[in-house]
Amino acid sequence: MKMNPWTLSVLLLLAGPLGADPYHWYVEYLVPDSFCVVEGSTATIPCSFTHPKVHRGTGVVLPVNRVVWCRNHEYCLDPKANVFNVYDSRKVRADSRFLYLGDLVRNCTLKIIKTVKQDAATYRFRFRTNGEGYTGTKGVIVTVTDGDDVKVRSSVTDHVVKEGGQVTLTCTSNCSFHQLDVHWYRNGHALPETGPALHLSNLTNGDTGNYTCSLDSSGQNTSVPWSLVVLEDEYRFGWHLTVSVVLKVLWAVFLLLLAGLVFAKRSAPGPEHEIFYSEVVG
Ligand SMILES: *[C@@H]1O[C@H](CO)[C@@H](O)[C@H](O)[C@H]1NC(C)=O
Ligand SMILES: *[C@@H]1O[C@H](CO)[C@@H](O)[C@H](O)[C@H]1NC(C)=O
Ligand SMILES: *[C@@H]1O[C@H](CO)[C@@H](O)[C@H](O)[C@H]1NC(C)=O
Ligand SMILES: *[C@@H]1O[C@H](CO)[C@@H](O)[C@H](O)[C@H]1NC(C)=O
Ligand SMILES: CC(=O)N[C@H]1CO[C@H](CO)[C@@H](O)[C@@H]1O
Repeated sequence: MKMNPWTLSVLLLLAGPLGADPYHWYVEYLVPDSFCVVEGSTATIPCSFTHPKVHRGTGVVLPVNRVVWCRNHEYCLDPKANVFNVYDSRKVRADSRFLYLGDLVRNCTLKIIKTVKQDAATYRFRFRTNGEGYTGTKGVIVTVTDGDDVKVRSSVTDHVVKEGGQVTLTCTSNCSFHQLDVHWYRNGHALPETGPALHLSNLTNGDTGNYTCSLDSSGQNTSVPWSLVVLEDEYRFGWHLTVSVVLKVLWAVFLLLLAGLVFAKRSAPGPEHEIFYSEVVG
C-alpha cells in the first residue's frame, strides 16, 4: 500500500506522543507550573523544544528561524509584540534583563536577571520555522516577592503556652519555591532547626522569646516576630501556695482570736466572780 506523507503524519499523530516522531512539535518547561523568586534575584526558566525535522508536505528540513518569549499572551502572537514579548530573536535588545540562553535547535532556556515586581507573569515560548510556528501554551507562572510577606504562623492562637506544652510554628510566604531553605531564629539568634515547620515541645521558660523565620541563610527577608511566652508551672503552683498560705494564716489568726476571747472571758472578773469574792471576803 502506498501512503502519501500527509496520511502518514496523521497516523503518526494518532499514535500518540513519540519522541522519534519527525513531525512532532513540543515545548517543555522544565520547572514546576508555578514558581516564585525573591525580588532582585535571578530567575531561570529551563526549557526545551522539539520541532519537525521535515516538512509534512515537502519533506524539506525546516530550520528554526525565530524564537520568542512572551508574557501574559497565550500564543505570543500579538501584533503589539513589544508589549508582550520579552525576548525576540529578531529584535534583540542589548539592555534587556531577559537573556535567551537557548539555541535554535532544542534549548529554549530563559534567564531573567534582577527580577522586579512587574516581572510576575505567565511566560510562554514560541518558535517558528519558515512555514509554521508553535507555542508552548501551558507556560510558566512566575511570581516575584519582596520577602515582605514572610510570616510565622502558629498551631496555637494564644501566644501564652503552659510549660511542658507544645507548639508548631510554620513559615509561610508566597515564595513556596524557597520553602525548603527556611531558617529559624529566637530573639535574633539562629536555631539549629531548618525547614518550613518548627516543632517546639516540652516547652520551658527558655523557649520564651520572639521567633522569626527567613527564606535564605543570609537572614535577610525575615518575617515579623512571633512572640511566645511559656508560662511556668512554678508560677501557677506559687499562686496556689500563696492562696493556701493566706488561708492558713487567716485560719490561725481566727483560732488565736477565738482562744484569746475564751481566755479573756475566763480571766476577766465578771459580776459572778464579784459575788463569789464578796461572799468569800464577807
Ligand atoms: C540549555 O542551556 C542552558 C544554558 O546554556 C544549560 O544550562 C541547560 O543545561 C541547557 N538545557 C538543555 C536541556 O540542554
Ligand atoms: C502574597 O500573598 C498575599 C496574600 O496571601 C497577597 O496579598 C500578596 O499580594 C502576595 N504577594 C505577592 C508578591 O504575590
Ligand atoms: C519531654 O519530657 C518528658 C518528661 O520530662 C520526657 O520523658 C520526654 O522525653 C521529653 N520529650 C522531649 C521531646 O524532650
Ligand atoms: C519580643 O518583642 C517584644 C516587642 O517587640 C519586646 O517587647 C520583647 O522584649 C521581646 N522579647 C525578647 C525576649 O526579646
Ligand atoms: C523586605 C526585604 O528585606 N527584602 C530584601 C530581601 O532580600 C533581597 C536580597 O538580599 C533584598 O534586595 C530585599 O530588599
